[in-house]
Amino acid sequence: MGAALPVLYSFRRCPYAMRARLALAVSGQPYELREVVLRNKPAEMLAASPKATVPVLVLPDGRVLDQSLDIMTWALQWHDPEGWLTADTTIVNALIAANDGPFKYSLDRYKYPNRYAGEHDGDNKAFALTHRSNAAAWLVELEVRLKQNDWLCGPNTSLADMAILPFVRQFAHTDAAWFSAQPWPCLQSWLAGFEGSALYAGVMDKHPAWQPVA
Ligand SMILES: N[C@@H](CCC(=O)N[C@@H](CS)C(=O)NCC(=O)O)C(=O)O
Repeated sequence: MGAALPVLYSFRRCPYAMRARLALAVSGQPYELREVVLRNKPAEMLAASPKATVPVLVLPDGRVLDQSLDIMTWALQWHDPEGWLTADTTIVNALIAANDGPFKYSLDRYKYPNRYAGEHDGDNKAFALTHRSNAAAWLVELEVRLKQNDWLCGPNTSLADMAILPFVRQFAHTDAAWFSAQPWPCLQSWLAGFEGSALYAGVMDKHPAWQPVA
């Protein structure tokens, strides 16, 4: 029998899980993927991480990483062939904090205004559009960066790009026609390059929901 692999509890379309899978894939770290149904999470995952969000990585020695950024860093510290960790960490951390904080906040409200009924007067559309424009203001900042370089932190892919792209992708697909009509050519080609990459295709394989062997 081969050596035990790290186990990743994941959900295909979750942007946090996606960023973890991207880093694991580029690092070449083999792992066992367990696709989770969010409304019916496996007991094994909840036992490892009671906070009950994906992704969760359980290492063969029993250590548990249940923050997507920790999983990315763990994989890349093991092997980082594209130098994702070499960008300026102050800038990387600030970009990721803006993504995971205010951008994600607005993205959720733009995409699912009906889930936030308590925050508005019933006009889902107006609420969504306010949040779309809040989020767009930040995307303009990314566009400015991407005008200077192919990637957010310079000429090479960084942790920031791969941590943020899955969220920008979600934003773009909420209203693809509107997104493609925006004057953001660099951001659009950055996203298109990502969506057309072998790395992206490789982490978007479909897996049936994992079930423990009876
Ligand atoms: N800070 C966490 C956030 C992860 C997260 O919120 N994941 C969502 C899915 S995209 C989740 O599992 N939510 C719990 C649920 O939907 O039951 C991380 O970076 O890993």
